[in-house]
Amino acid sequence: MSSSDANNNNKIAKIFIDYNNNGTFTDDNELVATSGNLANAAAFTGNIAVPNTVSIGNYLRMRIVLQETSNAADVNACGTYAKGETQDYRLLVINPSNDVSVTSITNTGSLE
Ligand SMILES: [Ca+2]
Repeated sequence: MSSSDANNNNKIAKIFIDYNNNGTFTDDNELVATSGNLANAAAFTGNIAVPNTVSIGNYLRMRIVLQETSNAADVNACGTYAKGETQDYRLLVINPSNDVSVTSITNTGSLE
């Protein structure tokens, strides 16, 4: 993720996912990422570990908030700010096609 606003003002991004679909982003573990300072055109890259409590086939709302500030505590999922941008995305929970797991363990007898 990167900002198209290349000015040198301090900016911080947070990513929220409403995992339990209750319309809020304030439940446990729903703040999934917080950037460092993204002054200029700095990029923010990371991985999100989705909890196993989500259901395959469900849609979840993800919100990205990028705000001009140097204090991460200023950035919230809801509220007002002087300068920044908030975008919402709809996530579909799927089973990855390349998911690898053990399906059975068979005793093949002794090897010779
Ligand atoms: Ca929630």
